[in-house]
Amino acid sequence: MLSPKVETALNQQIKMEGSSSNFYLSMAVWAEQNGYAGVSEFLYKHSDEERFHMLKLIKYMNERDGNVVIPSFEQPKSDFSRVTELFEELYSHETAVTRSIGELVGVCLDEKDFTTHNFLQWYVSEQLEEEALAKTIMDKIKLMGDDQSAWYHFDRDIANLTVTSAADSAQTN
Ligand code: OFO
Repeated sequence: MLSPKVETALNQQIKMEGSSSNFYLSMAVWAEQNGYAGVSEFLYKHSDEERFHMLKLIKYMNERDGNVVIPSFEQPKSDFSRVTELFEELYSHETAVTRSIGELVGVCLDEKDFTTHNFLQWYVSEQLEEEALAKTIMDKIKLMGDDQSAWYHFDRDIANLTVTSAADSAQTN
């Protein structure tokens, strides 16, 4: 059984993950409409990953006989001034998700729910990788500045970048 506080916090995280998925989907659409095929592919995949994070929480709550609430989502922002703005938003969104997972872990400890705490360790490490990836992308963007040829290569290469691939290459470097 989940305590009411843990149940509420898990449902809030379900909303957070679903909102992330929609936000990145909206970014992917903008990128595709504006000629950034690689960036859009990366964002479509990222959107799918966030949906997977949401589903994993839903399945866990069902396993624990919790009361899952599928929330309504606010319409995500759909207009961006330039591709740099997408990644600024993505980075800031990921840091907000990191805080939200930290709070959720805190609730589990307060409630002495060590099973959920254990389950959430996957999210803690996944989130660490996602935030690091977003930061790496921001660093690259700063280095590229207005260099159009660098942007061409960035758009080509980012299509193959995922959290998992970034973590693998960090391990082999
Ligand atoms: Fe769900 O990990 Fe990013 O937001």
